[in-house]
Amino acid sequence: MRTGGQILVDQLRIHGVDAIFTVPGESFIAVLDALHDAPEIRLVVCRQEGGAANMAEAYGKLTGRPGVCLVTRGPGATNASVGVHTAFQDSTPMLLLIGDVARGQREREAFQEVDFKAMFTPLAKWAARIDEAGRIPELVSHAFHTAVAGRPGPVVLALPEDMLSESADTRDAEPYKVVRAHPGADDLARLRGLLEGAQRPLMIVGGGGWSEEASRDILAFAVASGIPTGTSFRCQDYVDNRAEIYVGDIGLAVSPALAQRVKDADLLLVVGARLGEATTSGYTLVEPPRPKQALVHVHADPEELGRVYQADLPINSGLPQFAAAARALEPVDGSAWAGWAAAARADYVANLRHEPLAGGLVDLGEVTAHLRERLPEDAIVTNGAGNFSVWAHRFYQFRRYRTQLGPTSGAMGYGVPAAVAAKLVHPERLVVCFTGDGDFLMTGQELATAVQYELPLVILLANNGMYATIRMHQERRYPGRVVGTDLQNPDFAAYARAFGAHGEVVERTEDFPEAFERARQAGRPALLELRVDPEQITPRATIAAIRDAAHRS
Ligand SMILES: Cc1ncc(C[n+]2csc(CCOP(=O)(O)OP(=O)(O)O)c2C)c(N)n1
Ligand SMILES: [Mg+2]
Repeated sequence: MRTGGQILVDQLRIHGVDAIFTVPGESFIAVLDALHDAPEIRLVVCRQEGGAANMAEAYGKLTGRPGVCLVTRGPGATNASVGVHTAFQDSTPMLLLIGDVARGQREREAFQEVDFKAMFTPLAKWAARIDEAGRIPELVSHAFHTAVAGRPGPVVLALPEDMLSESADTRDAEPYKVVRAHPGADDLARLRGLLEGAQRPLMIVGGGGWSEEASRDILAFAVASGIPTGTSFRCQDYVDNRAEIYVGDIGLAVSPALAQRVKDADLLLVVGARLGEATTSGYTLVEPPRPKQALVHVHADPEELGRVYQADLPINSGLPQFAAAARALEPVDGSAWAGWAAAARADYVANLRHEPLAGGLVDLGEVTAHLRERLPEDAIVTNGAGNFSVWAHRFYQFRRYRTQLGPTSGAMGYGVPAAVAAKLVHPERLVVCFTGDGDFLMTGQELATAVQYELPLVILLANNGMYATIRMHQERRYPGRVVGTDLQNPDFAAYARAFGAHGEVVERTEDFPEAFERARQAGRPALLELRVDPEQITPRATIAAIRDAAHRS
């Protein structure tokens, strides 16, 4: 006989869980007690469930295994929901476990009661409740299989507190297995035929369910036939950016030249990416339902194929399975499009150069160029949402799979928790978080978690005194009518120091390299507040220029 809490912890162990991100709650005290006897599972205690859920999501991205987040009912689960949403949009395997009200109290609006199946059904691949301790092995196994099968994503299990403390005699499940489709021989033959007839092919890789090996395989396939290859929004690390076939990222701030190339391509080979709003510039680069470009769409979820876009050749396959098969294909003679590919690469290289800024403040273009030259190729770069991320995305070069952790969901507050998770999973690697004055304060308190677990990550905070992204949209649509976007900020370096972290303010570009070295060598978490020019609202535009253009149009 074991308690529900013990059965649950045994199942997590069987499925290979080695870390749980949590904020404790009295609703799952029996699970915590069982964890007392499971020292091989690292319990990471966070300061807010939004941070814990983002950490679990980032863990899922980094490892390909479901990241586990354990929270309490109403207030805990609502706080954690942001991470579930990101896991859904980013196709990341994740498991949210929620301590729930006792079975006998249900439907009374008991303390912190929420109908979690109803709440999470639109946010998760599957949401369920376990009402019998004896069924924990079955339903936890179901949850792990669902999280990793096909298009990965989040699953949610509610655990009534009395169920967790009741005892049952039940058999354990077996470790979960990953189920993924393979491309058929006819799919691959048709793909090769379409490539042979192409003049201007372009491959776009992205989405979830990749692996380091898949990323190497797809690169080898692209190189063998000289296929120019871009990446979808915030999937820039799926191919080595130094490779001659890499032509840039197709995200919210896509370069105009690359955007035009997506439109001009006669064959789009889209591997793993959904082709969402951020990757298609609001469904304009590739128009639904029938794109002008011939489309080969490879996706792990058969229901995604034909959902928005009608492809000439839809292929249902896991990404590692497709990439290995594509690598094994006999290469196609790419001389017909060699000029097209070289021009795309030249545009990418030109776009890496930044115009040095006038004025004394910190130039994010210089900062990112410095990091591009200095960071080791396995360094992990994280970010949340804000215009500061445009510099990081445009001027950095990713060289290895999963060295970028960014929310394709566009959620603010992701960067710091993701950096905590990255440093836990890869303690030997350098982890750098790009954040803004707005983005940082959403989850900046997880600095306490970084300090508590001795995780020396480096946070680069671009302070422009505003929610610049929203100001940018404001100036475009309603020039000069500034509302709701100015921020009065704390002293961020002092804030970091109050947590026991290293904190410094950097006011001039030339001071950055040495400050970065001090941060990197601090031996504890570090934050550099970079004072940037609010007028330089994107790498391409000033506020005045956006305002003028809006007045003229
Ligand atoms: C959780 C969440 N709330 C609101 C938004 C809308 N939003 C997107 S970017 C942004 C501003 C980010 O500000 P900051 O971190 O200072 O970056 P900046 O744009 O100033 O560089 C806001 C409010 C969002 N994406 N996510
Ligand atoms: Mg800002």
